[in-house]
Amino acid sequence: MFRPLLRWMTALWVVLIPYAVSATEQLLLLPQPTSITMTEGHFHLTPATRLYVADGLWNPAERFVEDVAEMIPLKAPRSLTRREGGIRLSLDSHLSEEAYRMEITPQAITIAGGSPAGVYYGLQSLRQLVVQHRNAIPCCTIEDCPNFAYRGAHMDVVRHFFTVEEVKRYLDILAAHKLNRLHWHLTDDQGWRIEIKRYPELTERASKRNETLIGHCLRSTTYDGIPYGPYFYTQEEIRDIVRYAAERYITIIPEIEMPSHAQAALHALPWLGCEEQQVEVWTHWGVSPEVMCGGKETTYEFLENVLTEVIDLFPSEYIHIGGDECPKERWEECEHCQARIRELGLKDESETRTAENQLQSYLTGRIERFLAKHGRRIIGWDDILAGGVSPEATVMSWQGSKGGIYAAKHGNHAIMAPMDYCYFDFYQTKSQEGEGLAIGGWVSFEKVYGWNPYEGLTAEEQPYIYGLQCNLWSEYITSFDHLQRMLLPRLAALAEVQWATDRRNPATIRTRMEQLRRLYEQCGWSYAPYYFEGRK
Ligand code: TNX
Repeated sequence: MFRPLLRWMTALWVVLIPYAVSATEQLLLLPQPTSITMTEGHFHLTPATRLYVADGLWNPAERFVEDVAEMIPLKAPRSLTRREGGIRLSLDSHLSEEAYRMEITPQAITIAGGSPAGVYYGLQSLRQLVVQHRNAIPCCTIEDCPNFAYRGAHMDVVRHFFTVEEVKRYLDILAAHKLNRLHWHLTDDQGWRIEIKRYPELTERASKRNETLIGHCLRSTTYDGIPYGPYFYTQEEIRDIVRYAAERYITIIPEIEMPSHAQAALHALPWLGCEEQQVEVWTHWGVSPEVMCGGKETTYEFLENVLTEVIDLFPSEYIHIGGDECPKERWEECEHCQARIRELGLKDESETRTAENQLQSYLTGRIERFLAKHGRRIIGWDDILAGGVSPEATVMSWQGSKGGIYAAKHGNHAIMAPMDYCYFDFYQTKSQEGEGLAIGGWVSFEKVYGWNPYEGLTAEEQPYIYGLQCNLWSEYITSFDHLQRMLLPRLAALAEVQWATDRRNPATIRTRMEQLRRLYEQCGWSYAPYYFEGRK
C-alpha cells in the first residue's frame, strides 16, 4: 500500500538531489584531476561559441570540435587574436608537458597546456563536462597532470583481427581516458599482420590460417574448419593509423615477436626455423615449440630487415621485441644454436641462466644494438630477464610484478602489466555468469581500481616504473563489440591508476563512472554491465 508513495518519494529524491548537489557543484571527471576549485556562475556553451587557438594548437581544437559535434555544433576554430571570450587555447612553458590548467568563468574557458598534448587532455576533461552539464558549464579552475609518463593499452590483432576502422575506434577510446600508448601486437604463431615489402611471403602465406580452435585451449581439440584470413595491414594503412593515433597524442609501439611466438613466420619462411621443416600457421592457442633459430645468421638478417621497415613506419622511440614464452627444445637439438652457444662460450649457470636462455639474451642484445644505431630502444616481456639484459632494456612485467620489481632494483626501466590486475582477457566477475568464454583468471573493475603498482618498491626504485598497461589478448574475442566489452569499463579504473595514482578518489568513483558511462553511450562504445550492476 505504501509502495507507490515510496516510489514517488524516491523519484522526488532523484529530481531533488542534483539540485542539492549543484549548490556546491561537483565536477565528475575521470581520471581525477590534481585539483578542482569551484567558483561562481556558469559558462554558457552555444553553437556560437568558438575556439581561439594559439599557434600549434589547431589539432587539439579540431579534435574537440569533432568530439562534441553530436552534443553541440561549434564554429570552426580561429587563431587567438580576439581579446576575450570563447574557448581559448594556449601553451604555458611553466607547465609540465602533459599538464594543463583550465579556468572556466562566465566569459570564457581558458585552457593552457604544457604542450599540445596537455591542451588535448584539458579538452578531454571539458568534453566530459559537456556530457555532464550540457550547455551550462560550472565555473571553476582545474589543475591537472598525469602521474605516469607511459599510460598504455595493448591490442592483439593476431589471434583475431580488427579492421583499420576498429583500431581507430580503439584509439578513440584510449584517448578519451587520457592514455598515450598503444602497444600493437602484430605478429604471433597464429598470424603475421604487417606488410613487409622485403618478404611478401609473410602476408601472402602467414596472414591466414586453415582453421581456428573451438573452445578453450586447455580443454579442446576441436577446430572450426573455417579458413581465417588473409588479414593484415598494408604499410599505407599502418601509416594512416599511426597518423590518426598521433593526432590523439598516442604513440603506437609495434611488437614484432622474436624468437618465439613466430610459428606463422616460420610457415612462410621455413629457413627461419632450426630444422627448416614445414610448419602450419598455428590453429591452436598457447605456447608453440616452433621458434626462430638463434644460431643461423639468416635469422638476424631477417630480423634486421623486418625492423628496418618497422622503424620506417613507426616513429616510436620504443620497439617491442616480444621475447616471451620461448621454449628451448628446438635450440637444445639444433646444430646451429649449439655451435653459436660454443662460439660465444655460453654455459649453464643456473636454472634460469641456461646456455639457451643466454643465447636468447644474445639475440635480444644484438637486436637492441641494431635498433640503438637507429635511435630506438627496446621493450621486452619480462621473460627476457632469464638470460640477462642490458641496462638499457625496458622490461614489461606480465608474470606478476616481480619482473618489474627485479628490473627496477637493477636500474632497468619497467612497465607494469601484471596478469592479476592488468589482463583484460580475464573474467570480470567471480561467477563468470553471462561472460562467455575467457582465458581464465579474475580481474574485476574494483580489483584494477584498488591496485597499488608501487607495491614492493622502495621510494628510490619507484621512478624506474615508466608506466602501466593493460593487455587484451584476443584468443577468445572474435568481434570488436566483445573487445570493447573486455576493455570498458575496466580501462576507466586503470586510467585513474595511471593518471591519478596517489590521488584516486574512491569516494566518488561510482558517480563519476555513471557520468563516463554517458560518454560511452554517446559514442556508441560497448561496455560490460557488471560494474554498473554491482557484480564483482
Ligand atoms: C601469455 S602475456 C602470453 C600471450 C597470451 C596470453 C593470454 C604474454 C607475454 N604472452 O601469448 O595471449 O598469455 O593471457
